[in-house]
Amino acid sequence: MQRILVTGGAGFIGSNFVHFLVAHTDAQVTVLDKLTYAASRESLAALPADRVELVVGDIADASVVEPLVARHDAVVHYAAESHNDNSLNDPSPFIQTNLVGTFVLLEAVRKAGVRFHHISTDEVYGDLELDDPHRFTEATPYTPSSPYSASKAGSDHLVRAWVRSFGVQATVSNCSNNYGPWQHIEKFIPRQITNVIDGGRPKLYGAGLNVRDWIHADDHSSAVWTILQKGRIGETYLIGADGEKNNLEVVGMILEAFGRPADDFDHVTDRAGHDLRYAIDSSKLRNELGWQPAYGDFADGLARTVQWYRDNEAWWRPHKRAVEATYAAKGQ
Ligand code: NAD
Ligand code: TDX
Repeated sequence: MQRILVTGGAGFIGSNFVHFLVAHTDAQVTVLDKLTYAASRESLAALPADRVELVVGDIADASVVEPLVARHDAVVHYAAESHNDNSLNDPSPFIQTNLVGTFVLLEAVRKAGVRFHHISTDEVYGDLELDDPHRFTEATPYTPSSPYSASKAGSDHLVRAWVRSFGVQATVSNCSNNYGPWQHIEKFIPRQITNVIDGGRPKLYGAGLNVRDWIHADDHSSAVWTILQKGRIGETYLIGADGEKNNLEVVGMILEAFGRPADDFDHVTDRAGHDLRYAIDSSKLRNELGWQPAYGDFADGLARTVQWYRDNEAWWRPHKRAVEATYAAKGQ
């Protein structure tokens, strides 16, 4: 796998994977990214120009995608509209990019005979009760709740159908909530860190008891590379690092990092259809492919992430006011 095309490689997790490829492999990398509001050229700026090329384009545009795919050995597909709250405000781009875009890519890899890896989310499995002893596995039925998670679920089904009907050489991974540097400040952890840096208070949806299963983006990247190298075609692998925490706990840890009192936050209007709990059982990936996360300690990974946002204010500052205005309009 010498030439790898990474869709959405200017986004939070895709850019992390591009850094991983440059550091740990000798692959030539092409990023295909539309550079939406969520993208960041800066996240790729430190990479060597002779290893990484950025092509600005839309994954739903076959005239861009087909010739590009044909000159690569593998496609790793991260590009998506990724934020649940945005999908509640306007689902339309989620259908276009996540469903139509994935369809266009699948047709291109089918014609060119190129290996495909599809990046998806644990949200396709709906949610769990807080006291449910089970976690999500590859056998859990799909019950997505939001327009975002429904569009990702649909894209997963397309990939499996293209494997079975057309023999496309594809794998799928469904990962839990990522955190780390370069995450857009619309998302929970960076929103709260930057609120506190600004002297404001974290904003917790509802009671704050919803549980997310946190994994550092570096661990997501190493898992995807493991699947690309060793995964069996047609298989799905769940990616998670046993990082369950409720939102109240995470806000408490962020406040502590700034020496602020544990109750120095606001409860705000809950998200419509808000999933209660996600939890991943990643035994298949660990036992069959031998993957292990490197970040064993969420507190340590979070502390480093807090420091990164403190050190990189120039990156997020231009977006803060508009992001907060959108939330404020919904009482969040
Ligand atoms: P992000 O929003 O930070 O980045 C998405 C990237 O895709 C951006 O660079 C954007 O410009 C690009 N993009 C959007 N529409 C495009 C289009 N039509 N054509 C080309 N490029 C386009 O998202 P992220 O958080 O990095 O998520 C990346 C992938 O990982 C998504 O598929 C998401 O569903 C999945 N995922 C995310 C998480 C998480 O916690 N963030 C967890 C599991 C899975
Ligand atoms: O201000 C907030 N306050 C709050 O309490 C925000 C923005 C969120 N929340 C809550 C909602 C969730 O319970 O925090 C939790 C995490 O929220 P998000 O960061 O929006 O993530 P989530 O909806 O869980 O989805 C994320 O993980 C799965 C990614 O955005 C998806 O792309 C991925 O598929």
